[in-house]
Amino acid sequence: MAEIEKEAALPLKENFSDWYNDLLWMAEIMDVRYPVKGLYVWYPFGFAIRRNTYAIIREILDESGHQETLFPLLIPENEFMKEAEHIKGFEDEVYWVTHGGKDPLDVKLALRPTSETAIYPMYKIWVRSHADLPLKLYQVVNTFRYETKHTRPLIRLREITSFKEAHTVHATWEDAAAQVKEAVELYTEIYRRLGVPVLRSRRPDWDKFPGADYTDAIDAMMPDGKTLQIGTCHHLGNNFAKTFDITYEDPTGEQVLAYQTCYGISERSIAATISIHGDDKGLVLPPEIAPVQVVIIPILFKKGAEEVLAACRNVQARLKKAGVRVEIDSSDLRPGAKYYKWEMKGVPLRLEIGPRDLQNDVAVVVRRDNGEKDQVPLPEIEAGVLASFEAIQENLYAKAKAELESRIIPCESLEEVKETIKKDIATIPWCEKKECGLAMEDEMDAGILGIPLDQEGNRPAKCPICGKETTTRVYVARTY
Ligand code: 5CA
Ligand code: ZN
Repeated sequence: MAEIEKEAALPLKENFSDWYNDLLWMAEIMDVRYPVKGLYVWYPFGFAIRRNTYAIIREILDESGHQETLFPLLIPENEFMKEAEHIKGFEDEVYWVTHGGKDPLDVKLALRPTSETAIYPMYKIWVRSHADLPLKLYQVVNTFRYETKHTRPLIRLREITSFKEAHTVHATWEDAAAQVKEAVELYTEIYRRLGVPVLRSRRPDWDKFPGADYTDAIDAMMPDGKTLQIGTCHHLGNNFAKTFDITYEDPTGEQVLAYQTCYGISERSIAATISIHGDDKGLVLPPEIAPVQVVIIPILFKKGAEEVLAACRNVQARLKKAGVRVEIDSSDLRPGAKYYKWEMKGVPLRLEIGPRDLQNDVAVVVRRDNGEKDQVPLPEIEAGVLASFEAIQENLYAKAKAELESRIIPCESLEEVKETIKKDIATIPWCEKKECGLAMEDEMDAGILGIPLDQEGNRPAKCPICGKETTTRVYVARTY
């Protein structure tokens, strides 16, 4: 155990950036050695986490009336260039395909940075009548953004490999607003399943999605106190409907413009989950997304080894039948080395079975999230394991929520904010005037994250710039 730890010691989590980088390869999530900046490779273990995470996302979208679809990667320049605000927001980030073989293309093709301009020309054809609405589709695809800020695996990519984007069409502005609200709830639920508590806020107008009426966003707090935007829901008004001519026949037979929304999540969902729950020993995974949920470690002595192994195989078969992803580690490693390995991989439960346990008809069950050890009678092992999964899920969320809440610090002055956001998240009164917001950002040397969606009951306080009384407080944080 000692030698192994020395060979490949994970930095302490308090050194978050080093910890994160080393965890990605030590737990076999991403390999960063691909020779193009901002592009990374999923290890199979990381990819299994991704598959389980996106199964939750798909389940929640499918159950709420969305349908999955798939659009092309390439967008013709003329479609891409239709919506003025959208172009302004994305033109510096687009990769262009200019040639087919040696021939220059007549029409340049954009690699989608997001798919509005791929999808909406088809929506123009598909949306005919009010009976077609609402239309709620999503796809999970790769998108490309020529990011100029510091790139980081799972966090800021030039090829976003796991971009879930939903695009909806509605009859009225109000219907679209209700859809944005629903999307925020669905995202909150997705993150609840990942044990990740979220901040929900309306972005300031100068920070909304290019082409949107407004943007509601979901952020997570990373261990270093910086926030990570892990989902955005945009009300597109009829801005795109106008440029792409998306109209429908209303019940009186008139052609009217449709209203739209879009909302997206990327593999940042996985970055947040592993960063928030992980510890000095490695990954800590919520059972639902753990590729291996239970590892059985046979404790072997010369005498009775066969019996122990047979019992382990029996427990494995029973757990499998109960739907649990379970492995036996019967390798030659010593138990300590096995513990170290599976702890790094974030396996939620470790079962140890040795000769003495067999005599007592029990297994020793050890929880990865809090290290608690328990003896569970073998005849009830399925129920015991499933109950532990629930307890782990609850504990991860509760712990993260308490941590988040304790690190949101109400401030009254910009000086206080500056000090607070060195390690935590601040709130500060804001009169909601743009010039005050921009002046505050300038002085704080940090952006306003947004106006919390859920705030009420604030006592009136003074805007630190103009002194006007307001009950609005905004989140301020350093961001990824
Ligand atoms: N069309 C809309 C909704 S799908 C859209 O593109 N919105 S977005 O630009 O805000 O992106 C959606 C989400 O993708 C963001 O909230 C963020 O969580 C994630 N994201 C954006 N850029 C990157 C990037 N370079 N790497 C990883 N994730 C990203
Ligand atoms: Zn003000």
